[in-house]
Amino acid sequence: MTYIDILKSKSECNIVVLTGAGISAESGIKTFRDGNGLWENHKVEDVATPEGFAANPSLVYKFYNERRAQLLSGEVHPNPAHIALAELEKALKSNIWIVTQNVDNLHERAGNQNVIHMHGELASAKCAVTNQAQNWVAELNASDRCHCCSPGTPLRPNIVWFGEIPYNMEKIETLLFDADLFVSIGTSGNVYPAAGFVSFANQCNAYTLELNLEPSNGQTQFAESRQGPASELIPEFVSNCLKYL
Ligand code: BJW
Repeated sequence: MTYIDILKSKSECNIVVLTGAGISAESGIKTFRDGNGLWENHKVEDVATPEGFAANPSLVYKFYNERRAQLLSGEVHPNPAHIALAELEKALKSNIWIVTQNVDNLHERAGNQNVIHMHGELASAKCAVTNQAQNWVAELNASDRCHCCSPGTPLRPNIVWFGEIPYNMEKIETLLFDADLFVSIGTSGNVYPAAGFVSFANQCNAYTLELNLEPSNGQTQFAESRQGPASELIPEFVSNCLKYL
Protein backbone atom coordinates (compact mmCIF):
# COMPACT_ATOMS: atom_id res chain seq x y z
CA MET A 1 0.00 0.00 0.00
CA THR A 2 1.17 3.58 -0.67
CA TYR A 3 -0.24 7.00 0.17
CA ILE A 4 -1.83 7.03 -3.28
CA ASP A 5 -4.09 4.14 -2.22
CA ILE A 6 -5.12 6.21 0.82
CA LEU A 7 -5.92 9.20 -1.39
CA LYS A 8 -7.94 7.01 -3.76
CA SER A 9 -9.94 5.54 -0.87
CA LYS A 10 -11.01 8.89 0.66
CA SER A 11 -13.47 11.45 -0.63
CA GLU A 12 -12.26 13.79 2.12
CA CYS A 13 -8.81 13.55 3.64
CA ASN A 14 -7.54 15.43 6.68
CA ILE A 15 -3.85 16.06 6.06
CA VAL A 16 -1.31 17.23 8.64
CA VAL A 17 2.09 18.18 7.25
CA LEU A 18 5.05 18.56 9.62
CA THR A 19 7.88 20.56 8.10
CA GLY A 20 11.48 21.06 9.20
CA ALA A 21 14.57 22.87 8.03
CA GLY A 22 14.96 20.63 4.95
CA ILE A 23 11.98 22.23 3.20
CA SER A 24 13.68 25.63 3.34
CA ALA A 25 17.18 24.39 2.47
CA GLU A 26 16.67 24.99 -1.24
CA SER A 27 15.58 28.56 -0.45
CA GLY A 28 19.07 29.17 0.92
CA ILE A 29 18.38 28.77 4.65
CA LYS A 30 20.87 26.47 6.39
CA THR A 31 19.58 23.38 8.18
CA PHE A 32 20.59 22.76 11.80
CA ARG A 33 22.46 19.51 11.88
CA ASP A 34 24.72 19.98 8.87
CA GLY A 35 27.61 21.65 10.66
CA ASN A 36 28.96 19.14 13.18
CA GLY A 37 26.62 20.32 15.92
CA LEU A 38 27.34 24.00 15.26
CA TRP A 39 24.72 26.44 14.00
CA GLU A 40 26.32 29.24 12.04
CA ASN A 41 29.52 28.51 14.04
CA HIS A 42 27.78 28.65 17.44
CA LYS A 43 27.24 25.93 20.00
CA VAL A 44 23.54 25.04 20.30
CA GLU A 45 23.49 25.68 24.04
CA ASP A 46 24.92 29.20 23.55
CA VAL A 47 22.19 30.43 21.18
CA ALA A 48 19.17 28.15 21.64
CA THR A 49 18.64 27.84 25.37
CA PRO A 50 17.27 30.28 27.99
CA GLU A 51 20.54 29.76 29.89
CA GLY A 52 22.58 30.83 26.84
CA PHE A 53 20.44 33.98 26.51
CA ALA A 54 20.85 34.82 30.22
CA ALA A 55 24.63 34.31 29.99
CA ASN A 56 25.21 36.35 26.84
CA PRO A 57 22.14 38.22 25.56
CA SER A 58 24.14 40.29 23.03
CA LEU A 59 25.37 37.14 21.27
CA VAL A 60 21.83 35.73 21.09
CA TYR A 61 20.28 39.00 19.84
CA LYS A 62 23.02 39.20 17.17
CA PHE A 63 22.52 35.57 16.12
CA TYR A 64 18.77 36.03 15.52
CA ASN A 65 19.19 39.55 14.08
CA GLU A 66 21.44 38.09 11.38
CA ARG A 67 19.01 35.28 10.58
CA ARG A 68 16.03 37.69 10.54
CA ALA A 69 17.94 40.04 8.23
CA GLN A 70 18.76 37.16 5.85
CA LEU A 71 15.11 36.03 5.80
CA LEU A 72 13.83 39.51 5.02
CA SER A 73 16.70 40.52 2.71
CA GLY A 74 14.97 39.70 -0.56
CA GLU A 75 17.51 36.91 -1.24
CA VAL A 76 15.32 34.21 0.31
CA HIS A 77 12.13 33.09 -1.43
CA PRO A 78 9.67 30.19 -1.15
CA ASN A 79 10.84 27.27 -3.31
CA PRO A 80 8.72 24.82 -5.35
CA ALA A 81 8.02 22.71 -2.23
CA HIS A 82 6.45 25.65 -0.34
CA ILE A 83 4.55 26.72 -3.43
CA ALA A 84 3.13 23.23 -4.03
CA LEU A 85 1.85 23.01 -0.43
CA ALA A 86 0.14 26.38 -0.85
CA GLU A 87 -1.57 25.11 -4.02
CA LEU A 88 -2.77 22.08 -2.05
CA GLU A 89 -4.28 24.22 0.71
CA LYS A 90 -6.04 26.37 -1.89
CA ALA A 91 -7.54 23.28 -3.50
CA LEU A 92 -8.45 21.46 -0.27
CA LYS A 93 -9.61 24.48 1.75
CA SER A 94 -9.65 23.61 5.46
CA ASN A 95 -8.47 19.99 5.30
CA ILE A 96 -4.76 20.65 5.41
CA TRP A 97 -2.63 22.09 8.19
CA ILE A 98 1.08 22.82 8.14
CA VAL A 99 2.76 22.36 11.51
CA THR A 100 6.20 23.82 11.02
CA GLN A 101 9.26 23.66 13.23
CA ASN A 102 10.75 26.41 11.08
CA VAL A 103 10.97 29.98 12.28
CA ASP A 104 11.00 31.41 8.75
CA ASN A 105 7.83 32.71 7.07
CA LEU A 106 8.17 30.90 3.73
CA HIS A 107 4.94 28.88 4.06
CA GLU A 108 2.95 32.10 4.54
CA ARG A 109 4.83 33.85 1.73
CA ALA A 110 3.96 30.95 -0.58
CA GLY A 111 0.27 31.37 0.33
CA ASN A 112 -0.53 28.87 3.11
CA GLN A 113 -2.86 30.20 5.79
CA ASN A 114 -3.28 27.15 8.03
CA VAL A 115 0.21 27.32 9.51
CA ILE A 116 1.27 26.62 13.10
CA HIS A 117 4.76 27.73 14.11
CA MET A 118 5.49 25.39 16.98
CA HIS A 119 9.04 26.76 17.52
CA GLY A 120 8.20 30.46 17.11
CA GLU A 121 8.94 33.01 14.40
CA LEU A 122 11.97 35.07 13.44
CA ALA A 123 9.87 38.07 12.38
CA SER A 124 8.42 38.44 15.83
CA ALA A 125 9.62 39.34 19.33
CA LYS A 126 8.07 38.58 22.69
CA CYS A 127 7.89 40.21 26.08
CA ALA A 128 10.21 38.38 28.46
CA VAL A 129 7.62 38.74 31.26
CA THR A 130 4.16 38.19 29.70
CA ASN A 131 5.27 36.19 26.61
CA GLN A 132 3.05 38.45 24.46
CA ALA A 133 4.40 38.43 20.90
CA GLN A 134 4.55 41.34 18.45
CA ASN A 135 5.69 41.59 14.83
CA TRP A 136 9.36 42.54 14.61
CA VAL A 137 11.22 43.08 11.35
CA ALA A 138 14.02 45.38 12.55
CA GLU A 139 17.11 44.62 14.65
CA LEU A 140 16.18 43.54 18.17
CA ASN A 141 18.35 44.73 21.03
CA ALA A 142 18.45 44.68 24.82
CA SER A 143 17.22 48.29 24.90
CA ASP A 144 13.93 47.49 23.06
CA ARG A 145 10.85 47.42 25.27
CA CYS A 146 7.44 45.75 25.01
CA HIS A 147 4.13 47.63 24.81
CA CYS A 148 2.29 45.32 27.19
CA CYS A 149 3.98 46.22 30.50
CA SER A 150 4.25 49.59 32.15
CA PRO A 151 7.04 50.46 32.27
CA GLY A 152 7.99 48.32 29.23
CA THR A 153 10.20 45.29 29.87
CA PRO A 154 12.87 43.83 27.56
CA LEU A 155 11.90 41.82 24.49
CA ARG A 156 13.50 38.54 23.43
CA PRO A 157 13.43 36.64 20.13
CA ASN A 158 10.10 34.79 19.75
CA ILE A 159 11.85 31.44 19.47
CA VAL A 160 11.19 28.24 21.42
CA TRP A 161 14.53 27.23 22.88
CA PHE A 162 15.52 23.86 24.33
CA GLY A 163 13.78 23.25 27.62
CA GLU A 164 10.81 25.47 26.68
CA ILE A 165 7.36 24.20 25.74
CA PRO A 166 6.57 24.47 22.01
CA TYR A 167 3.52 26.52 21.00
CA ASN A 168 0.00 25.24 20.26
CA MET A 169 0.57 21.69 21.45
CA GLU A 170 -3.12 21.11 22.23
CA LYS A 171 -4.21 22.25 18.77
CA ILE A 172 -1.52 20.07 17.16
CA GLU A 173 -2.65 17.01 19.12
CA THR A 174 -6.25 17.59 18.03
CA LEU A 175 -5.18 17.87 14.39
CA LEU A 176 -3.12 14.67 14.61
CA PHE A 177 -6.01 12.90 16.31
CA ASP A 178 -8.27 13.72 13.34
CA ALA A 179 -5.65 13.17 10.61
CA ASP A 180 -6.06 10.62 7.82
CA LEU A 181 -2.59 11.34 6.44
CA PHE A 182 0.47 12.62 8.34
CA VAL A 183 3.35 13.79 6.14
CA SER A 184 6.74 14.67 7.57
CA ILE A 185 8.95 16.79 5.29
CA GLY A 186 12.60 17.80 5.69
CA THR A 187 13.13 17.03 9.36
CA SER A 188 15.83 14.87 10.93
CA GLY A 189 13.56 13.57 13.70
CA ASN A 190 16.06 14.58 16.38
CA VAL A 191 14.02 17.10 18.32
CA TYR A 192 11.00 16.32 20.50
CA PRO A 193 8.05 16.67 20.75
CA ALA A 194 7.90 16.96 16.91
CA ALA A 195 9.92 13.73 16.54
CA GLY A 196 7.14 11.93 18.43
CA PHE A 197 4.29 13.05 16.15
CA VAL A 198 4.71 10.04 13.84
CA SER A 199 4.15 7.65 16.70
CA PHE A 200 1.07 9.57 17.90
CA ALA A 201 -0.30 9.76 14.32
CA ASN A 202 0.16 5.98 13.97
CA GLN A 203 -1.74 5.43 17.21
CA CYS A 204 -4.54 7.64 15.83
CA ASN A 205 -4.71 5.45 12.68
CA ALA A 206 -3.36 8.06 10.27
CA TYR A 207 -1.26 6.85 7.32
CA THR A 208 2.27 8.15 7.90
CA LEU A 209 4.55 9.29 5.09
CA GLU A 210 8.08 10.69 5.25
CA LEU A 211 9.52 12.83 2.45
CA ASN A 212 13.15 13.71 3.21
CA LEU A 213 16.54 13.95 1.56
CA GLU A 214 17.74 10.99 3.62
CA PRO A 215 16.10 8.56 6.04
CA SER A 216 15.38 10.40 9.31
CA ASN A 217 15.96 9.10 12.83
CA GLY A 218 12.37 7.90 12.99
CA GLN A 219 12.17 6.48 9.47
CA THR A 220 11.15 2.98 10.55
CA GLN A 221 8.04 4.36 12.26
CA PHE A 222 6.60 5.66 8.99
CA ALA A 223 4.35 3.48 6.87
CA GLU A 224 6.17 4.87 3.83
CA SER A 225 9.39 6.82 3.34
CA ARG A 226 10.63 8.45 0.15
CA GLN A 227 14.01 10.09 -0.32
CA GLY A 228 14.90 13.09 -2.46
CA PRO A 229 14.99 16.89 -2.47
CA ALA A 230 11.81 18.59 -1.26
CA SER A 231 11.61 20.67 -4.45
CA GLU A 232 11.01 17.41 -6.37
CA LEU A 233 9.16 15.21 -3.88
CA ILE A 234 6.59 17.76 -2.71
CA PRO A 235 5.30 18.92 -6.12
CA GLU A 236 4.92 15.21 -7.05
CA PHE A 237 3.06 14.51 -3.77
CA VAL A 238 0.75 17.52 -4.30
CA SER A 239 0.06 16.59 -7.89
CA ASN A 240 -1.07 13.11 -6.71
CA CYS A 241 -3.28 14.69 -4.01
CA LEU A 242 -4.90 16.95 -6.60
CA LYS A 243 -5.37 14.00 -8.97
CA TYR A 244 -7.02 11.63 -6.49
CA LEU A 245 -8.79 13.78 -3.86
C1 BJW B 1 16.25 17.98 3.19
C2 BJW B 1 16.80 18.85 2.26
C3 BJW B 1 16.08 19.03 1.06
C4 BJW B 1 18.13 18.76 3.96
N1 BJW B 1 14.93 18.40 0.86
N2 BJW B 1 15.10 17.35 2.97
C5 BJW B 1 15.86 13.34 25.60
C6 BJW B 1 14.87 12.62 24.96
C7 BJW B 1 13.75 13.24 24.41
C8 BJW B 1 13.61 14.61 24.50
C9 BJW B 1 14.59 15.33 25.13
C10 BJW B 1 15.69 14.72 25.69
N3 BJW B 1 16.49 15.67 26.23
C11 BJW B 1 15.89 16.88 26.02
C12 BJW B 1 14.73 16.68 25.35
C13 BJW B 1 13.76 17.69 24.90
C14 BJW B 1 14.32 18.55 23.78
C15 BJW B 1 14.89 17.65 22.69
O1 BJW B 1 14.19 17.16 21.82
N4 BJW B 1 16.20 17.45 22.67
C16 BJW B 1 16.81 16.56 21.70
C17 BJW B 1 18.01 17.26 21.08
C18 BJW B 1 17.10 15.26 22.35
N5 BJW B 1 13.21 19.29 23.27
C19 BJW B 1 12.83 20.44 23.83
O2 BJW B 1 13.45 20.95 24.74
C20 BJW B 1 11.54 21.05 23.32
N6 BJW B 1 10.67 21.30 24.39
C21 BJW B 1 10.13 20.30 25.10
O3 BJW B 1 10.37 19.12 24.88
O4 BJW B 1 9.29 20.73 26.09
C22 BJW B 1 8.64 19.75 26.91
C23 BJW B 1 7.19 19.64 26.52
C24 BJW B 1 6.82 19.37 25.21
C25 BJW B 1 5.48 19.24 24.88
C26 BJW B 1 4.51 19.38 25.82
C27 BJW B 1 4.86 19.66 27.14
C28 BJW B 1 6.22 19.78 27.47
C29 BJW B 1 11.82 22.38 22.64
C30 BJW B 1 12.53 22.19 21.36
C31 BJW B 1 12.90 23.53 20.75
C32 BJW B 1 13.68 23.34 19.47
N7 BJW B 1 14.12 24.56 19.00
C33 BJW B 1 14.98 24.59 17.83
C34 BJW B 1 15.79 25.87 17.87
C35 BJW B 1 15.05 27.03 17.41
C36 BJW B 1 16.00 28.16 17.37
C37 BJW B 1 16.52 28.48 16.04
O5 BJW B 1 15.82 28.31 15.03
O6 BJW B 1 17.64 28.90 16.03
O7 BJW B 1 14.22 24.42 16.64
S1 BJW B 1 16.16 23.26 17.78
C38 BJW B 1 16.18 23.13 16.03
O8 BJW B 1 15.84 21.77 15.74
C39 BJW B 1 15.07 24.04 15.51
C40 BJW B 1 14.37 23.09 14.58
O9 BJW B 1 13.02 23.52 14.43
C41 BJW B 1 14.51 21.75 15.23
C42 BJW B 1 14.34 20.59 14.32
O10 BJW B 1 15.33 20.56 13.35
P1 BJW B 1 14.98 20.04 11.89
O11 BJW B 1 13.98 20.94 11.30
O12 BJW B 1 14.66 18.60 11.94
O13 BJW B 1 16.35 20.32 11.12
P2 BJW B 1 17.63 19.36 10.93
O14 BJW B 1 18.74 20.21 10.46
O15 BJW B 1 17.88 18.54 12.13
O16 BJW B 1 17.22 18.34 9.79
C43 BJW B 1 17.01 18.76 8.47
C44 BJW B 1 16.60 17.56 7.64
O17 BJW B 1 16.29 18.02 6.33
C45 BJW B 1 17.69 16.49 7.50
O18 BJW B 1 17.15 15.21 7.77
C46 BJW B 1 18.11 16.60 6.03
O19 BJW B 1 18.42 15.34 5.45
C47 BJW B 1 16.87 17.15 5.38
N8 BJW B 1 17.12 17.95 4.16
N9 BJW B 1 17.98 19.31 2.66
C48 BJW B 1 14.46 17.55 1.76
N10 BJW B 1 16.56 19.84 0.01
